[in-house]
Amino acid sequence: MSCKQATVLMMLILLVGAASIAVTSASPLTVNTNKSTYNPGETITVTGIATASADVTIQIYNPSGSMIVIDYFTAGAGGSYSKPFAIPSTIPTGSWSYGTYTVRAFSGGETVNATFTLQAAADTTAPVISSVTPVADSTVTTARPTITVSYSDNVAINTTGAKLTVDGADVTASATVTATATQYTPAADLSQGSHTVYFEVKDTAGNAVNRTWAFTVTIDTTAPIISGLTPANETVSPSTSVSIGASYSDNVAINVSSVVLMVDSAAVIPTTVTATAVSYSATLAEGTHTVSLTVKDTSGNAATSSWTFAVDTTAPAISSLVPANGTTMDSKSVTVSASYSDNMAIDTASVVLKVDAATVAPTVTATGVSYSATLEEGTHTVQLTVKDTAGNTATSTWTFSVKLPPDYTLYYILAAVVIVIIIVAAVLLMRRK
Ligand SMILES: [Ca+2]
Ligand SMILES: [Ca+2]
Ligand SMILES: [Ca+2]
Repeated sequence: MSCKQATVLMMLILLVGAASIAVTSASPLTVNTNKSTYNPGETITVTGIATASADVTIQIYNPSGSMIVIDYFTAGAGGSYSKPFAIPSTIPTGSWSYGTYTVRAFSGGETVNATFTLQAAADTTAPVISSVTPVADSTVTTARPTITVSYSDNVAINTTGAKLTVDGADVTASATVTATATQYTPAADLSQGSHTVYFEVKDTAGNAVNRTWAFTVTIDTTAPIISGLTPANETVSPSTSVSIGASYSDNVAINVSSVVLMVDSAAVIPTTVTATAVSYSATLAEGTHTVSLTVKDTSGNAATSSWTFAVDTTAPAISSLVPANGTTMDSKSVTVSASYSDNMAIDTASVVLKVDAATVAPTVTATGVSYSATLEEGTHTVQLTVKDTAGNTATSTWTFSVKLPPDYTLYYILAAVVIVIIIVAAVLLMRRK
């Protein structure tokens, strides 16, 4: 080895030694996370090694590159450190979102990074079916009822995983499937009777839920039946306050909102409307009134009833009392009579005629009453009671007397006998002479 070679060798030895010194004095700073992926609500434990007792800064950057956490502390005597950072239980929250985060540590002019991923926890909860229509075991009155299933999931529905069958036929392709509901309307009439629907749906994790139910199709062509008309047809109310109403029924179901009640051709707002009856309280003028009620079933079949009634608060008027009140009759054969009238109509069956407090059987017409009697001399009392068809009552009471003229027949006979005797006596006297 020449002197020159020895010099080069020495320089190499020095360079290698210097390199070895440089390696052994490299930064000891490290940073790690205890897991590579986290779920919401978990805690990130950041660990590492720094120079003993050195100041350390930890920063965490979200997937958008924004720093969302910063922490300062001093490494332990051995240089190691460990720091917990809580992840919100609900993501997204604030600056927290799903994605890859960077943890950065600074100490003594050194910078080191670690990364972790924040992702949703595995979904093990099946979707929930909240409602179906037609409702299970219900009856529909249309041949093409819209079938709807509503549902939700704690994470997300897989809209391509839904399946809908009607009576075993898969109709999914004709249904509208969204993240919250699936809807299908038959393109052809369903037959009358029971139909079975099956539906299933999955969430994006593959958790499935299904429901099977049935409903019945009944096509209704029978109109409702109206009964119990109030006031009854062609009756008369004695009050201007009148309760109006009717009952109704249907072979399937009444459409309550279809009920239309009209009084004197004007629609009124009923006091109550139910699936079985309607009622209305009216204040009406005297006279005749008309009511019309229309009610439909849930298939639109309609029934209408119209009826009339009257309001009458005025009592009949009694007139033309015979014998006139206070008069004296000179015969025992007496005809008692009176006339009457009403603003609406007399109830002829209500007429009661009493003579001297005894009810008699007179001839009764719509306009008057007549009764022929043989009465003793003296004062007689007549009482007439008559009602109209609303029950309003009128009564008249009057009196008259019967007094026969004196009987002169006996005087006439005695006078005739006296005259005969006088004549006979006169004749006998003339013969003696
Ligand atoms: Ca789920
Ligand atoms: Ca019906
Ligand atoms: Ca009257």
